[in-house]
Amino acid sequence: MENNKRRRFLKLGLTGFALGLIKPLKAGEIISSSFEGASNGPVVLSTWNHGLAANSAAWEVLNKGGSALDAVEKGVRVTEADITNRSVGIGGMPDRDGHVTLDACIMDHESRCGSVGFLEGINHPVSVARAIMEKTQHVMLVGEGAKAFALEQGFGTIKTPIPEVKAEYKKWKSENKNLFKKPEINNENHDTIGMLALDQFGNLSGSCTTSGWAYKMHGRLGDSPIIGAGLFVDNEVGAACATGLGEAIIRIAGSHTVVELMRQGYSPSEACRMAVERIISKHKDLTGLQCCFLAIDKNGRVGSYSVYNGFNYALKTNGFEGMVDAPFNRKW
Ligand code: SD4
Repeated sequence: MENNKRRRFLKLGLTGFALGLIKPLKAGEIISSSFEGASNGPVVLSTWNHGLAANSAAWEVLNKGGSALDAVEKGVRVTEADITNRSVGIGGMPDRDGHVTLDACIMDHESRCGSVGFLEGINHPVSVARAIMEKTQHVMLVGEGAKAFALEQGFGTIKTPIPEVKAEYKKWKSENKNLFKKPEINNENHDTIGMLALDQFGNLSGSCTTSGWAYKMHGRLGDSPIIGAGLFVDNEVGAACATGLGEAIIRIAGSHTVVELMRQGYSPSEACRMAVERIISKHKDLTGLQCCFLAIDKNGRVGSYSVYNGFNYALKTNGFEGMVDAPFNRKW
């Protein structure tokens, strides 16, 4: 069935779901909604449709009374371990020199954070980021140093690119002369999982992990491992994460901007919209410039907004599980 035939427009919030006023949707069903109601229990949301499986794993933690921090790590590990996923973890696409370089970060309710960038051949970058947060005095490790730390901590290794990806890369290399072409980021062609969770104690955490922009320059870091750009959590206010063209998100310290707008009293949806509008105002050429934000506040209200149509996210609460289409500024 076509997505727009399945689409239902709902104005009621999570409270409605919690009170049983709204029938839970089937997993995978897409709705359009702003979900401005407050939640009465845990909430987890994550970017794109690979978020459905990731949310289920996170929900197992939240449902047993576990922490948002454990939930956001466990959740995105599902996506990282999926070797058919070409945009996150070991099955990810390489840079233009053929290296798969992974970026990830994690942040908790105490504003502790860890981040890893330009990591090659190691499983589960999000857990490396968490280990950096918990076992070192640093926030961010990259490249060879990050790899040495991960090996010391006993993380598994894997040879990347995996054979299927190597074959795709060879084909791309023979066909592409324009190495700086911007990727079209929509719900069929995208990368990165960003996840935000609120646990039963009212604590927020977030995680973000990606293999980044396919065929990027060797050495490039996007927004995803940068605290404040790809992810930001302030337990007094809310949390936000981003997907899309990292260079544009970094320019406005995107996720931090969204959280600061919520601090000023804007709802998660308004804050995401205003951050997207700021990105738009800072760029003369919007060709191929897709950026999307996802946010949750302290009360469990969630929101999202993107430059172009095509961004959706997976949401799970006590009464709801499914995909939500984000509002957008313009059509492709
Ligand atoms: C990056 N933000 O590396 C990531 C890519 C992404 O949908 O999210 N694409 O710039």
